[in-house]
Amino acid sequence: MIGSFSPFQSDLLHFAVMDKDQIYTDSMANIANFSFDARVADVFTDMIERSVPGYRSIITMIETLTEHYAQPGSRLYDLGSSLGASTLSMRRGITAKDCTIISVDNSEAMVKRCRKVMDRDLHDTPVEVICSDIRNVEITDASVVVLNFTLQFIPPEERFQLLEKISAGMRPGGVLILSEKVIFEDQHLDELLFDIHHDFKRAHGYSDLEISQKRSALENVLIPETIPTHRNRLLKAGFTSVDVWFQCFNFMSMLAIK
Ligand code: GEK
Repeated sequence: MIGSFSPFQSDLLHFAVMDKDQIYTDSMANIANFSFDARVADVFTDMIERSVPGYRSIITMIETLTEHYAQPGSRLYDLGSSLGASTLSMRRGITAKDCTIISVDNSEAMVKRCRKVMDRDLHDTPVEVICSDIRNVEITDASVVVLNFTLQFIPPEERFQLLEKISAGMRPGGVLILSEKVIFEDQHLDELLFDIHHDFKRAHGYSDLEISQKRSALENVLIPETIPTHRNRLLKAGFTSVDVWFQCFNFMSMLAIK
């Protein structure tokens, strides 16, 4: 079976972090706000692959984008790194000399597991895994910054400040890869893609109960915005060229070039 998986998946399988997500299987009287605790960290790879259409493609392409944009002697940041899937891709993509990757997450459970994943990975680019809020981390001399489905968890009113800080810490010609769940101004399209995402999750084995309980848990935690909102804010934050390079239903990824 292993032979049929992509290099990314076999990495994570090799590191044994593929437990099945059953967190919302049983009916709950009270649904607490979603948090990235140990229970989530244990099943995270299965959860995100069955919940985010295109996730695996984005992870794979981060390797290609890193190869293109990483500059010699620069820093690469994976902000909201979870178990380190994007970090592993960046590590594989780097061909420029003397780069360092800084991976940041504020979930101790994620950071603990991410450090183990990095220890077992044999690539020689140094990776520093930091447990911190990304709003408190200094960004300097960066050529590649990845926010892969992380900005959506930052309160909307604080997103501009964070993006401005990232832009200010980047080298000219560097790239921010920003992936997000999005909503659409066109109500018909918005409802259609919302329903199709629901179908995607059902097709990947989630029951209607699991889908609706997870949705309630995420309601005030993951706040999606429209693509024009993201694009305009990135331009205002100091990026010169901004556009979508990948989209699957209501999930997309943008490139913002400094
Ligand atoms: C991947 N990028 O596999 N500071 C630091 N970390 C945060 C913050 C914050 N303020 N808010 C949320 N996180 C990964 C997937 S998951 C996406 C990213 C998802 C962290 C949080 O702890 C979690 O690990 C991650 O951001 C979001 O490519 O679950 O939809």
